[in-house]
Amino acid sequence: MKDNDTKYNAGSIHVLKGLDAVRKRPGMYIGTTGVKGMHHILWEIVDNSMDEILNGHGNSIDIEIFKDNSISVTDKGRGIPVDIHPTEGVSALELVFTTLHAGGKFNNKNYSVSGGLHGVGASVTNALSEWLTVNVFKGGKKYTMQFASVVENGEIISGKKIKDLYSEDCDPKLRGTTVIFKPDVRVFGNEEFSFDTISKRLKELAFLNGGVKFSITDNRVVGESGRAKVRKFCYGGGISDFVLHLNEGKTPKYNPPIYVEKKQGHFAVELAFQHTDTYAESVFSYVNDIPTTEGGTHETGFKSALTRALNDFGRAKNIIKDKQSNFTGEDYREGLTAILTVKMQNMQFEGQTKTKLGNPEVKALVENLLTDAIKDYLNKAKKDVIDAIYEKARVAAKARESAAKAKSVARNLNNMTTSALIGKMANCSGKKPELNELFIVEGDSAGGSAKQGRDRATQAILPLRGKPLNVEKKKIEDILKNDEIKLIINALGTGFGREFNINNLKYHKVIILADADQDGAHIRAILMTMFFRYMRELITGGHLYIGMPPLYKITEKNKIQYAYDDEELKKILSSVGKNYTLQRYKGLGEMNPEQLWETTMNPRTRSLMRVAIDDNAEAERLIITLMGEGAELRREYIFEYADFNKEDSFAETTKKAENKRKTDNG
Ligand code: TTJ
Repeated sequence: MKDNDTKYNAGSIHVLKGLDAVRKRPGMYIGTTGVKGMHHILWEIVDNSMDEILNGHGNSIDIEIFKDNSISVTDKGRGIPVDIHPTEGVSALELVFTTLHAGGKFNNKNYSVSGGLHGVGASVTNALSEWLTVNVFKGGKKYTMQFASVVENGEIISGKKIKDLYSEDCDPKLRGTTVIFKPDVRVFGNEEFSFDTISKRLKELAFLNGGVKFSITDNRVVGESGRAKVRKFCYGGGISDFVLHLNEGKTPKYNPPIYVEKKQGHFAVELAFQHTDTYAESVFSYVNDIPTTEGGTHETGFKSALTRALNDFGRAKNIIKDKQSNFTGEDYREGLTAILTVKMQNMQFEGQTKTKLGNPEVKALVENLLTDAIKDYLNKAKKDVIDAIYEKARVAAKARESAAKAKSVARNLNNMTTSALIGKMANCSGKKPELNELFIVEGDSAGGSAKQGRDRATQAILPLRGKPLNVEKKKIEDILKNDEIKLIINALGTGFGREFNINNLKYHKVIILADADQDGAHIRAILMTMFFRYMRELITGGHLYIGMPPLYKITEKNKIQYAYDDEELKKILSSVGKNYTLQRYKGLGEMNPEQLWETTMNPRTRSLMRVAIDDNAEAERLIITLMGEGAELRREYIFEYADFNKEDSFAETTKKAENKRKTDNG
């Protein structure tokens, strides 16, 4: 992409060439040309407005989706400069939309902290749009420039300026920038903007940038009132509100969350955290508002800072006695919910999904800034808060010692060959983990049918008798005492929690097979929570699936058909004659081995749902609201909705899956 900059000096040729490169290889700039890529070109625009706000100009971003899938982004900042750029001979506005990476050229001068978030710039949005219009309001004038991707001599010229900058008078109070564009169907096909995707991200941005007002308006959906659907996000408390939001449904050890921030030059760090009576650790970090799911140097720096500050302070105040040893980082992080955000320049991402901050200097920087900040906080904190933090660590340390014992029990499980527990399980004969599947089946009778109906070479069956333990709010040593969980860990071969090692996974597909009723949903939820908490890579690696048994059997003479939901049932019933029998399966146990194989286990005819985590923070919250205390009634939700089971996460799409999809997401 850089090549073009040097090859073509004459403004317009250079410009057009640059954008055409984006057209030719959109993937290089936005990852995919699917629905994700389409949202990516929206975030490119939003990032520009965000930068302006971060630098103190304007305090709101309004997004509006229109019926033709065009979309507008409006801020109340200074407006993109419209005067002619001294060296380039065109307005900054034109350059922003017609040159690759133009954003940076202007940002550095005008901005002290710059997100530079997604980083490929607004020109990429222009290049991949059917048309794009910019309006800048300032000094009583409304300036407009228009671009479009036009066909000339049978070739598409991307993001060509079709209307020069022109201005008209407007209300002198108006200030800011509006960009409206329509993603090109020649690039994205018939994908559409998703209200939910945009809402989720705006909500996150609203937490990360406290006090900034965001709104999303969907003109495609007109409610009963005759008005468009609108959602607004603004959190005065910023990341502290984020922590409170994540902790909804848990019992906090103190309130409000602890908040500290520090700046040094172009570097800024913000931290909010709160302990609750739970045991897992939930740290979510961001760099320039981008989630760093895989962590990185900022997160490492934070963890060291928290441990150091608390141990130093504890010693200084004699909370940790002379003969006592220091608490570990994990002791201090038990039941901790934290949001860490840094704003910096030249961030470098690494890791499998490029969501890990790599800049080595950041570790010490964050550690030093936060150690000071946390100590300052502790020196002024209320006694209750301090007592709660050290009490929590004390209990955690004790648990750690007993957990060490429990863990060696768990480790030994792997070496067990003969055991009453293992007796229940029917292993497969094949030795290739890539081909092997483990069915975790609800109930002994369904387990029996599955054992008989399976493909013995590749399918292993693990029947669960009772309900497995709900791991939420349980200590690790108690979790490891549960027979069903011991069985699962033992079967998978991976170990558990910190000792988990995906390389030892014995079955590359782990399939939960439970009834399509409330109890089944609860079992699925419990198992998914357990995997999310203690074997997360099983999910992120794409190994966890939900089996889909049919709900109905329709028999007409000798012909048997299965329906996986009510919609499919209707369809089948309309195609059969008068003489049919309809059986509603109340559970897996009602199916004989052949039927279970045919409908649910045979890789050729079954449909599976792959479990995926779309958004760690949101999944976290879901689990807490669902699996925490008093959440019995809401337990269906975890299985039925969004974050755990996304449309694009369906592993094997058969006709049945097509139908399921509608019901599972609708
Ligand atoms: C740059 O420094 C001088 C004053 O204006 C600054 C600027 O560019 N501000 C700015 C850009 N505010 N908003 C934008 C912007 C907004 C949208 C919706 C899209 C783009 C590409 C930029």
